[in-house]
Amino acid sequence: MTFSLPPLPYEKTALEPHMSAQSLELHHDRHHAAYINKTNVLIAGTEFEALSSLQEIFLAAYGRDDAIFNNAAQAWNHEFFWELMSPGHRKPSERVIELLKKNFGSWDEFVTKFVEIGSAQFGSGWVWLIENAGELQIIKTANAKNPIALGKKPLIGCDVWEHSYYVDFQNRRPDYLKSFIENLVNWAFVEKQLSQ
Ligand code: MN3
Repeated sequence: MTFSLPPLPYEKTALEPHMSAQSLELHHDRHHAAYINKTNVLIAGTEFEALSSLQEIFLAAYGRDDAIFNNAAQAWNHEFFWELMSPGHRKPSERVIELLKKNFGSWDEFVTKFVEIGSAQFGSGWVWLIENAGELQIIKTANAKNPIALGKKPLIGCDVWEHSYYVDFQNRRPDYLKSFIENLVNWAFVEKQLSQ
């Protein structure tokens, strides 16, 4: 099948002042679109074309076809990233706060660890909150790799490729990560992933 760029679930100005319309325009309309278009070009005429979702394609391509894996996984990663942000400051529910406390000690320690691990990813990649065997963990991955390819369930994924923060934060990746985790996460979406 061929894929098309899913629209953002909110207006481009909706995440300001934490993520600007200019940043979203470049990131969604150019970068995300390019991953989708490249996936379509690469799978045309191959066995991957018969698969019906980006997830099926990147799982089938993992370890077999790097170009298809990278583009299909990035297309999926970005859709997940847009969906787990929301306008307005959403607070985590008591249930989520308790889970974060249990796994990381406190909300502040969770934020610190998320920023530390995301900042420690050398070069392009992602930082994730995942659920693994009933425990919450923060991991980082390089380039397009995601927790699903590693057999784990993602709850939050934050893009740490430079294109995701240079417009608003220049080289200050830790500031971007702190702003993202404190202001932009749609905790209702996170909780929905948890209960699945
Ligand atoms: Mn990106």
